Amino acid sequence: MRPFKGPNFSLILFFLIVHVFVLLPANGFHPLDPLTPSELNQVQTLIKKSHKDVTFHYVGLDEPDKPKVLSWLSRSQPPNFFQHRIAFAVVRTNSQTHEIKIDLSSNSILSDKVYDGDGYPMLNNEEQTAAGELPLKYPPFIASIEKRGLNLSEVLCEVFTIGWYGEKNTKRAVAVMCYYIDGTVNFYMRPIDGIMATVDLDKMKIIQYRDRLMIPVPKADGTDYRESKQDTHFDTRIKSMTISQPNGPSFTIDGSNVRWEDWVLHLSFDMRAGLIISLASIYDPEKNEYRRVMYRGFISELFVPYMDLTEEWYYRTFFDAGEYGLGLCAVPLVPLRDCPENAVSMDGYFISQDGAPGYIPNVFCIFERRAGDVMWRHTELGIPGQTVTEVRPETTLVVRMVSTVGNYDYIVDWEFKQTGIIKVTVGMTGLLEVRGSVYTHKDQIQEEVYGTILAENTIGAHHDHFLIFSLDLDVDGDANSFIKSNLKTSRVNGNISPRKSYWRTKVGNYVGYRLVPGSVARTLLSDDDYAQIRGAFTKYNVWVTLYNKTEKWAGGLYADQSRGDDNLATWSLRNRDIENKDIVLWYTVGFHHVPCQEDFPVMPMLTESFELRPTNFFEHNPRLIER
Ligand SMILES: *[C@@H]1O[C@H](CO)[C@@H](O)[C@H](O)[C@H]1NC(C)=O
Ligand SMILES: *[C@@H]1O[C@H](CO)[C@@H](O)[C@H](O)[C@H]1NC(C)=O
Ligand SMILES: [Cu+2]
Repeated sequence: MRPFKGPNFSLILFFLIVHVFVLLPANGFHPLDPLTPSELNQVQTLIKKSHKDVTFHYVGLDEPDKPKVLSWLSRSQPPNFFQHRIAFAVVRTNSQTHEIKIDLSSNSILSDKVYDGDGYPMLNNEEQTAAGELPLKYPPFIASIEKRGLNLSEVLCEVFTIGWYGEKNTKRAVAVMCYYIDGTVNFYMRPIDGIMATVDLDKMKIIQYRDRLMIPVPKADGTDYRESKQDTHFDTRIKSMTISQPNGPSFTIDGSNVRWEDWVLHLSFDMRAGLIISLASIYDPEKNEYRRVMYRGFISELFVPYMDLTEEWYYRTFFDAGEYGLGLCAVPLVPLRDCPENAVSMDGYFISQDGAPGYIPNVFCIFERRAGDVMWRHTELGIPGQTVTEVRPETTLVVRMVSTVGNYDYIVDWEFKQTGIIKVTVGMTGLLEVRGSVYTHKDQIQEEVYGTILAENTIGAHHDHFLIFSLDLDVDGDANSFIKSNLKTSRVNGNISPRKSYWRTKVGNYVGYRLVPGSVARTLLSDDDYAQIRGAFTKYNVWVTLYNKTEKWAGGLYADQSRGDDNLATWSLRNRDIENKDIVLWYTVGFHHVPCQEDFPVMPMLTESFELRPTNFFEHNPRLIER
């Protein structure tokens, strides 16, 4: 709730009440497991029985209440304690959004209510495909293509959500923008700019069309990134390397539970959030118990506002999780390229437009990383006649997912360290969104172009990426507090020291986990900008809220054309007491992206990370136990 201003901060969570839980789940079933294909089928059947014309937009686990999950984990419950598995579905029928809860155990609909607030659910893949095909059969568009001397068979169109700009009444509509393939696969570098169609998704019809400007389509030369189009010499100069674990990995996977070293955690896949880490706990050998660290962590939203004010661009303020689905956009990881050879993988399930389960193989990979780094070391040269050198190499556990949201590829790594550290790294690569332009050189540009000229007729638009993580840390239990600790310069008074200044902080030895932010970027938009009203969580990098099961999506449950009435910023206005309570930490990884020539035609990975570090949590370096 307060701005996080500079680098000299450390943020500490500490607990006041100790709960001791046994954290070893029973084999098989886990209450937080994602819905199985047969459960998804069950949802489809039940909903189709009660609604004739229905399209599916989201189906996922309606997770049980936290106390129930914890009490199940403590095993003080009978085996049938969790017989009620509940699914949550968002569907559209008769141009209305329905929220449906289904009891999978009794195979019945628990509730079915029409959502009458603002905003729309996630788009499904099939409606995006259908909308993208409409211009190709639309005579005015065909005429526009002919007028430009382009070949319609080489044209392809993509769907863009349109945001909200203060309209009272909205339709479920998207913008459709088209590209030219002709000689490349990198069509994103070949926009047919100046033309835009608006499609009503419920009617699946073009409701508005504008051919405003003739702008040259950037050429295909130099845009292709396929191996077959490259001088492969470049890629083969590195001699072969291998990673081998002849005795197999040191982790075990039981259902969705992973155990590695002293860590236990649960993984699940959600078509909106993608990868969800739950119930991460670490064994403390001295206390001889598992200690809770994080109840749940996931990417709650990914906000990408563009800074281009032209008619075909200004509305581009995407909510990639809430509009497109980070899980729905997840792609199968390529063995040996996306993940090392010692990786194992997991699959993910989602639902398609008609509710049938779809399958993403290799959606997560899990591997031990030994990248030649050091966990800790010391060389002691100070003892006469003796040199002591001790080095421990670092081995970590990585869980990875890649989500390709149209042009961009986001690589998300959750990395667990033997020292109790959780490190989260986000990598961005893929293709820029570029605008066609008459210019071929920067010296020709007179007016504001809202970006960088990357190649002839190609402007990479300025934009941001804000990934907000929901981090429900439960350090040694639910009751946690948050301390923002500022390092302050203190003047030395009197003659106690020749020094004139030093710094200090008020934090004591509270048991805690510390958020170590990466370089921080927050929004540069004005508060009254519609995009900012919707993405208000970008105003600060750190927020703390009281845990509330339904407050999951920092940009609102219905992010498409949302109006900012259900987001992290509005929830926090309730000013709930957060001291010694079950609290959730929200942290935004932000990038201001000023495209550069090297981002063309495909962007080298740009990464940012943060850490959650045990701080006075263990009695000492947890990697040393004296004999
Ligand atoms: C247009 O593209 C199609 C498909 O690539 C190709 O078969 C056709 O020959 C092209 N037409 C012209 C006039 O170049
Ligand atoms: C939980 O959050 C929702 C959405 O912000 C709110 O409507 C509800 O009142 C909250 N519940 C409690 C118990 O605060
Ligand atoms: Cu970018």
